[in-house]
Amino acid sequence: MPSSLDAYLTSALEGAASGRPIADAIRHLCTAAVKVRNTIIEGGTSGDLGGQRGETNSDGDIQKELDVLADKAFLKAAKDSGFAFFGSEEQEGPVRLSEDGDLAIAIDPLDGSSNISTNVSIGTIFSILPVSAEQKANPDTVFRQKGANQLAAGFFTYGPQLHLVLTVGDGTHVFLFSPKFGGFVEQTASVSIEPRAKEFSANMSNYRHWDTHIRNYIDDLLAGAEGPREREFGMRYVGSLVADAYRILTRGGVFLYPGDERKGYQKGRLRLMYEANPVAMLVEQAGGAASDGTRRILDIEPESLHERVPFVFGSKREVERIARYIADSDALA
Ligand code: P6P
Repeated sequence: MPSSLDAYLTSALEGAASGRPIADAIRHLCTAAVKVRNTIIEGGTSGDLGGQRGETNSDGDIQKELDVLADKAFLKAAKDSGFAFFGSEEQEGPVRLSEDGDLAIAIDPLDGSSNISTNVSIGTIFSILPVSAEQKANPDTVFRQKGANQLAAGFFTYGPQLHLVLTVGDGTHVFLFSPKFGGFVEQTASVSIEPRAKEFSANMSNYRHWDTHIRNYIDDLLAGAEGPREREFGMRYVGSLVADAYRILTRGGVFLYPGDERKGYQKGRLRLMYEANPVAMLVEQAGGAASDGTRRILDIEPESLHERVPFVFGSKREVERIARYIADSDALA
């Protein structure tokens, strides 16, 4: 009988500061995830899951029916968990939920929703943070704390299977939702990312917008065995962060979403608080690395809840190599 998520949470968080509220929160998040997954499978409430609502979120992304449903489901989960604050891609700013809670959640309730209508795996990405008394008095500071402060991080994938990829600081674990066992059961006790990448993951249509260093790095990958890397590299890119991250966690590789010259893309596309930080914690806990190209993601001091960050993560040696390409001043020649 595989270990249940409940058994894992009890053992991993026993005696930890905020252990019980974090365990409780993860259980509530799982309930919301199952609701979202069931809605996807049933084709949604209005039968047009991917249908646009004619509104946009704080980031200008067109909201889909399922975006709003997911945001509501996870907002309820956060309230039921006693969180003090809820910071969501779908909300303009921090939402205060309780005066008593000592935890906050930064969340992308439905990441990759542009893929709904193509039946590609999408997901929910979350980051659980501590809230100090000073931060309670000044809500804008709650989501301006670096990723190294995270107490837990994870993502759900709504694909052929419903997975929870989770860390509470003791490694990265994969749980599978199994109705047969009546809930989430442990599938992988401790993920370990292959240190030597065989694949890279990037939206190559942006190649012409990247700076010389990144283009040199990609060129050397594409040169394969005849080039300076002297070996072949594959490429996989889903365009759904949870799908790309899950693949890299399970078989290694390196993901790049660099900043580029275009207005609005100087810091790339991905958000620091509820995409890069949680994925970075999961990847580091699995022995990988995550940076903005040069700085460790978890050390970056955020300035706002929705800020974007260039994002590189995966096999540690490859992330470190990219930093060397960026530092190579000769490349500007
Ligand atoms: P692009 C999905 O919309 C998302 O936020 C991430 O899930 C994904 O990694 C990225 O955007 C894909 O962006 O520009 O390649 O479509």
